Amino acid sequence: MPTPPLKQLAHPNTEATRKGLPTERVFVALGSNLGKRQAWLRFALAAFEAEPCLRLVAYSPLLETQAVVLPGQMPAPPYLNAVAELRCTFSPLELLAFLLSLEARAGRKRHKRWEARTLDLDILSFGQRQMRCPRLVVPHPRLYVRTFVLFPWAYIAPWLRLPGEKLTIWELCSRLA
Ligand code: A4P
Ligand code: MG
Repeated sequence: MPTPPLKQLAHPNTEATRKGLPTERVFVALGSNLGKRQAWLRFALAAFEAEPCLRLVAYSPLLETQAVVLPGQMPAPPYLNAVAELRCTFSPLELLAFLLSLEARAGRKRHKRWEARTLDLDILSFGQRQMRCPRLVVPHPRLYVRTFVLFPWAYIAPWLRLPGEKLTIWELCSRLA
């Protein structure tokens, strides 16, 4: 599957900057393994660009990855995965609500954990914040063991260090290779 080149947007959506609101550097994982996968990821990226509280700074190539399933679960279709970097004036829970609304607009149905989905949008990290509440855990607890997250992430932020973590994204990724 051909992947589009890494996109760096030169001209930010300046709405948040004009308002003088604090912005956070946020990374979001995108995944799809149902329906028109590439179209769903592009739908999410376009929605990020259109939302005044977000600014899409960069996104990785869209990578095809083998589905990781739960023990005993039937094999699932392959995913397209990517990671996007955003600047964000939402709070973490507001961002989560926004991402869940995009998943709903993509027709995502929830029956079982890790089932095939049109669109999955997870918050990987939110600035230097560390939080653990019933609805949101940041940084995402499973990112450290997932090549389908770390590999695309290393395209756009190889030198990033997560809060409480000594290794960079690139080093975390190399450790899995
Ligand atoms: N939630 C807690 N923390 C977060 C966070 N950091 N970001 C809560 C987003 N949501 C977070 O998510 C369930 C609830 O998790 C949310 O409502 C939110 O309150 P979900 O997307 O409905 O459930 P899920 O995705 O079925 O379960 P889970 O455990 O979140 O799965 P993962 O970790 O997202 O993994 N294989 C490949 N190759 N590529 C993939 O992208 N993804 C999964 C799902 C499995 N295998 C995969 C892939
Ligand atoms: Mg999710």
